[in-house]
Amino acid sequence: MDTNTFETLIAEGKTIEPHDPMPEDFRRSVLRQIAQHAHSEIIGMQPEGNWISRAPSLYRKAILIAKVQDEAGHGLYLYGAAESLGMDQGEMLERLHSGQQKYSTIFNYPMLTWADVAVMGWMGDGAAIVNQVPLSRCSYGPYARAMARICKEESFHQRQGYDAMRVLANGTEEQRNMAQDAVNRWWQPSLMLFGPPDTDSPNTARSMAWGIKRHTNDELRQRFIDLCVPQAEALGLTIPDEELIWDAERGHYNSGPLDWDEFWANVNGAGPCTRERLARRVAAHEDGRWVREAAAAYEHQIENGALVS
Ligand code: BYC
Repeated sequence: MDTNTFETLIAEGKTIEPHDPMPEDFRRSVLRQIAQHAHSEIIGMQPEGNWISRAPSLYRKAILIAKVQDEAGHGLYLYGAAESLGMDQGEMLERLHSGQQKYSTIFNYPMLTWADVAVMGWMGDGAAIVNQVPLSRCSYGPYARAMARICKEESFHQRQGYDAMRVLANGTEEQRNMAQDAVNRWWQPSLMLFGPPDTDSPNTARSMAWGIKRHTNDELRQRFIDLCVPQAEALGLTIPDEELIWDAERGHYNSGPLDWDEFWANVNGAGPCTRERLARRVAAHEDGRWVREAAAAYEHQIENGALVS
């Protein structure tokens, strides 16, 4: 393999395309990250999907249906990008179902009230955008292009979430309390979407050298905190961190520690809703088996000339 070509493309800031030579570790690492990302979109549909029948108005219901459908599209688009690295979607799903491939820990928390749906749009999608905009400049072309498209849709997701929060925060006392309670429960999971602290992140250094990641986990987490705190202030809501304070010298907010033991337990399969989310996913896959079989039989008949398409 001509690694020089790969090194040259990376050094020149050009994208690596599926037909380009690439080191096996690069291929494996990008595939790992894209598959994890695709699975996050697909599992992320579950907690929100549960609220479609309980949305508080026709307007909010229409938006939520569209958002969940967007997430399905993002997942399929990302599976397509990952397939260009040599693993098909069926195998990725098998690895998700058996716990060999991961998805974002944020989706293993329960969505207890309508305010949780709003906060997922505002903070969950907000964090995802901060994480993903730099990925639209990542060195693997199909992933970078997927990110550019996906981020455009996620900007709408973030804004609708903020708008739903604004209505609750300006509503009755009960609605304001519900909004604050959701912020209290989702702040930490949102910050954890950026991954572990840099000191405990085995993949960051190599991914930065290869241009897969453009910023470290902590840099992006800090960027999100700096963006989100003034938004919470504008809503009249409090961020649940007593150590949060503006540091004029650094030009950033200082924040308190997060519970990383909880994070690692969640990553390793012991999140509050992990079992429920995976069981639902496996059941959906089994329910769809007859469709896959019918499509394969139809394709087979077309190939054998038994049917004219
Ligand atoms: N959750 O060395 P590190 C959405 C794992 S959906 C679970 O820092 P890396 C939305 C990590 O995989 C989109 N696992 O890794 C949908 C690694 O394990 P392995 C969500 C995590 O890859 C519906 C180990 O910990 N966004 O927006 O350099 C509704 C060490 O980590 C997590 C994405 O999926 C985590 N949070 O960096 C609303 C982002 N963090 O694989 C919204 C795409 C770390 O070595 N992914 N791990 O066994 C990324 O940007 C990067 O993969 C990460 C981690 C920053 C997450």
